[in-house]
Amino acid sequence: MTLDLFDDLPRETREAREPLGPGAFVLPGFALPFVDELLPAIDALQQRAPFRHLVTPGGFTMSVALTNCGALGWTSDRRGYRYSPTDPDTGQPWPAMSDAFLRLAREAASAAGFDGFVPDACLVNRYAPGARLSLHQDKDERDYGAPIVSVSLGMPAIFLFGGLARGDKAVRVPLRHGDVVVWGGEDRLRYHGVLPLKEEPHPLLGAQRINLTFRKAG
Ligand code: MD3
Ligand code: FE
Repeated sequence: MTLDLFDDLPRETREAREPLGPGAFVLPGFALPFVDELLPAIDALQQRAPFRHLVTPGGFTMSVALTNCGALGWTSDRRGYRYSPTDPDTGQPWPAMSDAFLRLAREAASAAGFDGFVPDACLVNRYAPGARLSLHQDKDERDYGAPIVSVSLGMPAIFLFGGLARGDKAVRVPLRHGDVVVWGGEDRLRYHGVLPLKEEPHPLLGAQRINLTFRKAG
């Protein structure tokens, strides 16, 4: 590690001043004022569209469990990855995005310089201890011009932020409860992933991490 002039500043100040890339910004704690609204909304969502472990086209079952809200939801099976207006498990439309979800996504995007962000898809990932997400790109959205807004809740995780080629060196970014990351512009197609989650139970969420990713998919 190099000596960093910002090392003595509070974490918020330090990270706000160190963007991950030209279009990628960590907003430490940005979601904290929204948590009281987010948690009941996630609870209502999972009752109508339960978390499930999807199978990849290669035949692997994902360790992360997923559900969706909004006009489009991301799913995977042996036939491929895609966005769908309905939940394949129920045949019903995905539940609508709650107002708090939409406000948080819009305000976070705006704080990172992306005004007017209106997501039509929110993937909700749930990690139990040991769950991980291997390096991948998010390429199933129609328009790469819109950013992706990611909200971390519950147990901390180490996020891997790679380059435009799978083999590029990845930096490790610790993400905690309430942190928001906005990825857009030239960083939108970077490879990324999440290291296997350590068990460090969170006071509100227990032994799990929930990640919301807001996208403009259609
Ligand atoms: C960087 N989820 O659902 S969100 C995913 O924590 C996903 O559950 C992770 O990757 C999670 O696809 C990380 C952060 C994220 C999302 C999209 C990106 C980071 C990104 C697109 C480009 C670069
Ligand atoms: Fe991703």
